[in-house]
Amino acid sequence: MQPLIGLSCAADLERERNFLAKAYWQAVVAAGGIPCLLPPLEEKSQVKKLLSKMNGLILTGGPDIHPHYFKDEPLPKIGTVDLERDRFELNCLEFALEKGMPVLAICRGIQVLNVALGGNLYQDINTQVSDSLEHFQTAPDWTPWHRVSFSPNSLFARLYNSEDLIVNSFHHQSIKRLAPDLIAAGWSNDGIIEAVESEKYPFVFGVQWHPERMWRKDAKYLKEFKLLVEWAGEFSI
Ligand SMILES: [Mn+2]
Repeated sequence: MQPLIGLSCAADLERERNFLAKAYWQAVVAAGGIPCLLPPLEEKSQVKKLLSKMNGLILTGGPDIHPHYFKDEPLPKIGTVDLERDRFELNCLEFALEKGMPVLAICRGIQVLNVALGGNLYQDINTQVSDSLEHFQTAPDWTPWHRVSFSPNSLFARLYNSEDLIVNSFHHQSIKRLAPDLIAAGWSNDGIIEAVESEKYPFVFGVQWHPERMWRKDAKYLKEFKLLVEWAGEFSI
């Protein structure tokens, strides 16, 4: 079965438009799935109906999460937030986690996943973490930028058959306190968590980098999408 993979969308709040970088849904196609862009529905009952048609979910990159969702107040370097998207993605995750749906959480997605499960975030790495690396790269978006070291027995170490991977980096927020049901699986050299998995939710994983911007240059970065599609092929509600 070719699984249907739902992808959350970005929004242009001023012009009231939703959109998504093509590389995300094209990665799903390249991995053997059928992509479906999800509008940020407001009603929880509608979110459940929409999600129940999907076999898997991808939370995509985007703006900052409102700090009230992790019991914090906005600090000076916080970026823009989108409350409609925050609410929608948190509702999606609540339902997906309850049903055991396969989920790949990318960049902002790994942060939403951590917040959904009770963790919190650095609102701005540069001002909150001393001696941090540059996590907002100044090179083209497909360029491998910093190293991520994997935990030896992690899903990622098995997936890449390697103890590390050089990834791209386009984020200024990151996981601070990890949610109890998540396991850190990969770190950049400054100690920032860049990859997570879960024992409780074995088909849920997240990356802080953007594999969708890299797979055209190097096919190994399609591995996360292939794994999600493989799992989603076995899942339906
Ligand atoms: Mn990074």
